Amino acid sequence: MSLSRRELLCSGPIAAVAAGLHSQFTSAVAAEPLIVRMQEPRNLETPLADLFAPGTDKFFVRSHFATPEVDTKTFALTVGGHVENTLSLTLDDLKKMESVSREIVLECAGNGRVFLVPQARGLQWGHGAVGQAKWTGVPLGAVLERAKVKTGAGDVVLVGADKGAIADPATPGPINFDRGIPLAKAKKDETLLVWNMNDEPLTASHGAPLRAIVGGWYGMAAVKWLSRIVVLDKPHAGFFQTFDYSVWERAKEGLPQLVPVTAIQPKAVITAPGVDALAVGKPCTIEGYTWAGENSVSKVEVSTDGGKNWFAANGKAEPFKSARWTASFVPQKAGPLKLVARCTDDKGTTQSDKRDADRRTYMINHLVPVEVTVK
Ligand SMILES: Nc1nc2c(c(=O)[nH]1)N[C@H]1C(S)=C(S)[C@@H](COP(=O)(O)O)O[C@H]1N2
Ligand SMILES: [Mo]
Repeated sequence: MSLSRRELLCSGPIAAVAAGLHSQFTSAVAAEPLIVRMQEPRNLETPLADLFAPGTDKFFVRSHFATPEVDTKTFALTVGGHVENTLSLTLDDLKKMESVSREIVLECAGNGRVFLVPQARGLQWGHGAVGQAKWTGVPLGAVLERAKVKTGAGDVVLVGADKGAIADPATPGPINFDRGIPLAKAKKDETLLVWNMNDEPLTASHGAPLRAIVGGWYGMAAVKWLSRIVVLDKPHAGFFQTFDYSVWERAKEGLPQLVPVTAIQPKAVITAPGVDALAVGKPCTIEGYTWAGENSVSKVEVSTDGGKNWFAANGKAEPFKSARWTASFVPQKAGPLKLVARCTDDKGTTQSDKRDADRRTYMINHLVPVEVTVK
């Protein structure tokens, strides 16, 4: 017996959608394009199949606190601290300046955390806390020029409008998300204050009405809901670059120090083929994406034996951007295979097959094999 169209419509989630019901039941079938890693605050991952797919709805979301409501009409960005001119800039003021558009990769420093052994605390991201978008705004350097930074400046602190109290380690009440970046990086062409993402105004999740983009650095520097810029005369020691988003640096004098996470490390990720797509004698394409932060990717290599032998793949990425890579492969015998990809940047840095524990739970770019079966 087959179900009639009416029976199909009347049963299950589709019927609920058709009836216009808005419940958690319907939202589960509303073709949510992202994987929910945490419901509140919003933390959403791009599925592997959509990695670097165009479009803002496929772009991962990483938020530490509830999304703040910022009124675009009354919005003003203040710039103060170690400057000659304290500024208050509306969105219109910023839009009157010379604007730029750039395609830039944004990767969370915790991207790939699920691959850490032993399991680390924090959100268990797979490969999908990364994306690339076209960002439109003004260089932060141009704003700092207007403010006339005094000599002897240290970090430029970007402050978000979102806030909350953190329990462990306990903060002195609610704190805003903020992040300091050294003046030299703040003045680079790739450091922007942006209002558009993919030619549309920023969405609330991605930091409307104004956010920072710090090209080539991990996402924690790309402060969303930007409300305030404070220039300090020394490095900033806020929560999000001391307790969080810091890594161990082994100083030559034997005094390990925690330093803020900065530059994105080179990475190549395999997106296809999946587990069962390979057959003996049948040519296949191994493919994925690669990026290397401030550097370009000069080489991608692939191994089908877990990293013993490597051959070249096609694909190179420009600085700040990602690129798709492909490699042709004909399986010779049935059984399990371990696919691995690795890239090398133009500074000669190749991804390591070992995890560096000094990086704590951040900067995760060691090799992650994909196990497949040849039929
Ligand atoms: N104000 C504010 N800015 C923020 C964050 C935040 O929680 N609050 N998260 C940061 C982190 S850790 C990342 S990885 C990126 C994620 O940007 P997206 O949500 O647009 O993908 O935003 C950064 N900027
Ligand atoms: Mo992040």
